[in-house]
Amino acid sequence: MSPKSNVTCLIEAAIFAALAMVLSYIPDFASWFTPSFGAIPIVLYALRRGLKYGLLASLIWGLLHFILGKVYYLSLSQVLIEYILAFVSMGLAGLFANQVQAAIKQKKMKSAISSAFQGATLAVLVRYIWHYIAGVIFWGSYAPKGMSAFWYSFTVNGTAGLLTLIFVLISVYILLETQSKFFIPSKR
Ligand code: 218
Repeated sequence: MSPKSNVTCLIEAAIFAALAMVLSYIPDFASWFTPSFGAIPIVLYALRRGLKYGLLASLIWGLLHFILGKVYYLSLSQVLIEYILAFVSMGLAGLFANQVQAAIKQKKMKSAISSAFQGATLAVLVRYIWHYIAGVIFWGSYAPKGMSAFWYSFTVNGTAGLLTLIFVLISVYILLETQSKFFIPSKR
């Protein structure tokens, strides 16, 4: 990779993290059940640039929450789990970038969609496992009376994770069908 394209990747990482952060400003209309729309640009970017840059963009997205005062703070370990570990996990979609690109180049669109969906699912699943764990440990006292912390966290984070995944999958599908070039950067 030439030094110049490295800079291109870094600029793109900043742009996609910023896009994700803008989407994080959509109000929590369904409390903690609200899907995370910022996951859409981050997964798309990770599938375009691969694991390393995907992890970088998702880390920047997480860190932007601190800079912009959008962190829900209960304790230090809770914040580290939910705004660093959970957010960085979104970059894992990048593990499937090579498979997606290879399939597109061979015009195997079903295979490209399958690989992209696997990457998206892995990313959202791992992120929401962190939120589930944090939910059990730190958010249990918010559970309705008589409901266990395990079940409360599972329903809240399971719903938010599933809704997030659905929006991400729809976006990945549309972009693959209409602009598959997006996943094959010319500078690399
Ligand atoms: C049960 C429960 N309630 C709230 C939270 C906190 N949480 C959930 C999902 C996503 C995020 C990051 C900001 O979007 C946070 C802080 C939880 N984990 N569990």
